[in-house]
Amino acid sequence: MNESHANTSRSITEDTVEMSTDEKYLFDLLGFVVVRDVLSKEHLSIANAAIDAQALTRSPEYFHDSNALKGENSSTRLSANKNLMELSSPSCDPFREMLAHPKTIPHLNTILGEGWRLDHGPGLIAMDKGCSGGLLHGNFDNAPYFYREGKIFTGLCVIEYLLADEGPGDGGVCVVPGSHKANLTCPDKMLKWEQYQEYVTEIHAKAGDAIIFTEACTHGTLPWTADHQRRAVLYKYNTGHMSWGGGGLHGPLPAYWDELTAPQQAALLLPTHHSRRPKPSNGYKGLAEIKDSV
Ligand SMILES: O=C(O)CCC(=O)C(=O)O
Repeated sequence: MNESHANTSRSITEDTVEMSTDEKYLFDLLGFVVVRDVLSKEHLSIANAAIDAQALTRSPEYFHDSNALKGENSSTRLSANKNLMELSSPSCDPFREMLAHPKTIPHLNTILGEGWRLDHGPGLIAMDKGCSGGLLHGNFDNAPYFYREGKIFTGLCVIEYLLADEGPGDGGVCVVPGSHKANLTCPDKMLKWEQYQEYVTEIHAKAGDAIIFTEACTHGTLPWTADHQRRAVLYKYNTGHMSWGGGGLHGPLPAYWDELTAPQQAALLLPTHHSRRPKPSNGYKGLAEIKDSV
């Protein structure tokens, strides 16, 4: 792959660099793919040092009333309290590279098509030994999955860069392979990991690897049991075709920018997003519905 030609979040070259045929097969079959050795040793070490230097904040619990996903102690997930791409250099460097990494751009080109963009992130998930997992979920209205005329079509997709190994029995990210094509609702007991555990697969990968999955694939977090701290940084992407024309702003902010009202600026700047996403103005309504339904 010619890495200088790989950056095609817009169509800027004639050659769209795509992921390999084998990876495409695996992603279509399973709903996820692991890309090995994405981060350089240097960036891995800078990224971990940047996290070490942070006072991490506790995240809400995501296991709800699942007995199986409850960890051995009361430690909760930790996350960064700053946008990792906004740290001072060199701490920000690995996190900025991950945003459009030459080694995973081909995957986004294939899975989402050129014009893909960040939907949200980067989000850190750090878990200490004994930390609880999170309910399985997937197949929601922002992440359909289908294959037509030689192309993958899906919505929200995750690139999860591992800053620490996730090995057999450690817990961490898990999936129900193939569930991105499921037609029926996943049983509640399976979402809670209380039944059918044999169909839920832990993904094993090393620090520096990238795990890529579509949110259509049922996935979640198993309680963390390893002695070392789990560290994963998640970037979530979506398709560009939610907008036909590419938006009203091209290039730098226009000279009249400061003369615009906040709603006018938002009309130019806001990314396409789900209007009913759980948020303060609707009392996090969707979250309550999700919680009540499992
Ligand atoms: O990495 C994990 O623990 C799972 C993350 C997750 O559930 C998500 O991104 O929706």
